[in-house]
Amino acid sequence: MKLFDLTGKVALVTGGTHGIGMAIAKALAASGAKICVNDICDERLADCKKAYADSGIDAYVIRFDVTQEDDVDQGIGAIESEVGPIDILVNNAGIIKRVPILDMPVADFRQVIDIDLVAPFIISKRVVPSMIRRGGGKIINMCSMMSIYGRNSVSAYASAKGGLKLLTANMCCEWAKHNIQINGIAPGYIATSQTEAIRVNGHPFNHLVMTRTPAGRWGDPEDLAGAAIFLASSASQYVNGHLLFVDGGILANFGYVAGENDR
Ligand code: NAP
Ligand code: GCO
Repeated sequence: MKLFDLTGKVALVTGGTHGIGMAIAKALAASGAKICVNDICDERLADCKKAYADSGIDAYVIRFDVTQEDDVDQGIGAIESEVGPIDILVNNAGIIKRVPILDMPVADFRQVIDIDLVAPFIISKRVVPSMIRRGGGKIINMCSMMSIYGRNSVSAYASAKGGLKLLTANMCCEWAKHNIQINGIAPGYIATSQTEAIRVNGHPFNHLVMTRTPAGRWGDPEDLAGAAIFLASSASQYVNGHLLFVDGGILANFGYVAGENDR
């Protein structure tokens, strides 16, 4: 089990105040890592500090906007001086806007790209020099089913997540020689605030997920814990540029679930 031991490691999970980010941060903490999380909302940071403490985790919380280089520089600088250099970076912060292309203002498209794709570039650029100096590190980019699929109304999100898949590959090509492993996690459909609107009973998308996912359920954020620990630990030293799907089997399923009388 030492392969999965993160004792002595400092992990930053962006957007780790709730949802998938919090589940991953708690998993890394359970494996021994010191957890740092950021957000853009002071109230969420205060609330999550207590939530982590209720789970026995002394999380370092800090406010910075992942899209603003100066903000990121100051935030990472504070973590490095108050906690220590970052060994594990989870680029989790992200948003989605479900709007058809013809109805989507360009500014909205740019905002999704900025948060979901440009921000991982900005933060990784800021964190990696220290990883190189110290002989290695881990980066996990939060990708998506939409890293490889499109669907109507999520053009900005799919463009960003598709780009993030290939940014992950390019980071691998440039930084693997420094013993840095950069991989993506691609969750299927997970029950968080991001999917609340399409998860309500009776929503056609909820029907699609429930019928097309062989596991027959939406994922829980905690379903991603094992994948995160694996990619953050020395168990994955020779895994690089990889996109690990955690999706209840939906990617394996063409989409028709046979009925009882299908013969
Ligand atoms: P979520 O509950 O909406 O959490 C997203 C987090 O990112 C929030 O804490 C949010 O903070 C933060 N954030 C947004 N913009 C930010 C910014 N500019 N600077 C700093 N933090 C910012 O979503 P989630 O479902 O947990 O998703 C987490 C990640 O997984 C996202 O990248 C998402 O695309 C990806 N993902 C989700 C699913 C799914 O089915 N849920 C599946 C695949 C991939 P605020 O709440 O304060 O805005
Ligand atoms: C959507 C969903 C998806 C999931 C996730 C799938 O509207 O299509 O929100 O985008 O959030 O990204 O991997």
